[in-house]
Amino acid sequence: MSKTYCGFVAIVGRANVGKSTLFNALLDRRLSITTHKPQTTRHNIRGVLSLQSHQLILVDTPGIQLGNKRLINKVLISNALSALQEVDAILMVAEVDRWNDEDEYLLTQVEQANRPVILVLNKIDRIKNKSELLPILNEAKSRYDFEDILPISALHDKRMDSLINVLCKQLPESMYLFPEDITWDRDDNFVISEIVRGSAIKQLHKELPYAIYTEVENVKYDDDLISINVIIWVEKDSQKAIVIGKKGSKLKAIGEQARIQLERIFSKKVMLKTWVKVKQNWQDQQDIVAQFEN
Ligand SMILES: Nc1nc2c(ncn2[C@@H]2O[C@H](COP(=O)(O)OP(=O)(O)OP(=O)(O)O)[C@@H](O)[C@H]2O)c(=O)[nH]1
Ligand SMILES: [Mg+2]
Repeated sequence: MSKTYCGFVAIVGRANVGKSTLFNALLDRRLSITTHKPQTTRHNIRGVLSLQSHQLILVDTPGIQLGNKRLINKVLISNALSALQEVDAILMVAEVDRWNDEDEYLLTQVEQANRPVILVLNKIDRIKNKSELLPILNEAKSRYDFEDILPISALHDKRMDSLINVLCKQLPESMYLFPEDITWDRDDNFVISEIVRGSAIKQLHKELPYAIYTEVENVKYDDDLISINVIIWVEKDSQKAIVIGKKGSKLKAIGEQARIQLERIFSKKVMLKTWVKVKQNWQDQQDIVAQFEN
């Protein structure tokens, strides 16, 4: 029998650098929600890429943000850092044109994990003059003994083959840990709540994304229809009014965008009902925040 290789690679980085975009590009699927707002990802999400002799299990993690003192942020950081202990290699993502204290902090954490680290410098589409790239690469090289450094654009690159090859080289010889037809380890309720949350983040502004979490109240599967009820939780009445919008227009737009995405994912008609409810200060409530722990 020919040899097989299988293992875990964590995708880590500062908030908003493009980890989930890269995760989706590597898996060639939209599994993890991505938005222009920092700290979109809240859970460690595993995606499975089964190739001919390699099975790559990618772990998308919440972005590291320092300076946010709320309890939920502690949980998100701890989720991301815990992933470092459980993987065969680390894929650190940074923005090609910006390296700051948060990247630096994360690199010290990554160093301590003592695993091979591949650095991806993302968003190279922002660099218009390619001669700027060489000094950036040299600077990155001086920061740490990375296994490899790859400048890419997670958003625009059509193929991820070279990065996939680099990652596959890090996998130990092992039998496959997941069936080959599985692409990720989350259930429908998780997908639904994330799609609605993603849609809400995209429709709303400024601080509100952090104030939201979504909860699937009920899903009913019929032959050609899925009926779904989702609660959008916020922290204050004033936020509830914003999410609902004038005459319910915002909430309608959120639901409409989410419904279209869900119909695409499930290949069925979807009836989606959304409610907005208030749970004071949930971001600091232990019992609620606990659900985001891995
Ligand atoms: N220009 C450009 N934008 C990108 C690229 N990759 C990702 N983005 C954008 O960067 C933003 C953040 O992307 P995400 O994938 O959500 O980032 P993330 O690191 O997962 O963010 P968190 O989960 O919040 O930590 C989105 O608006 C993406 O469209 C890229 O290659 N080029
Ligand atoms: Mg993300």
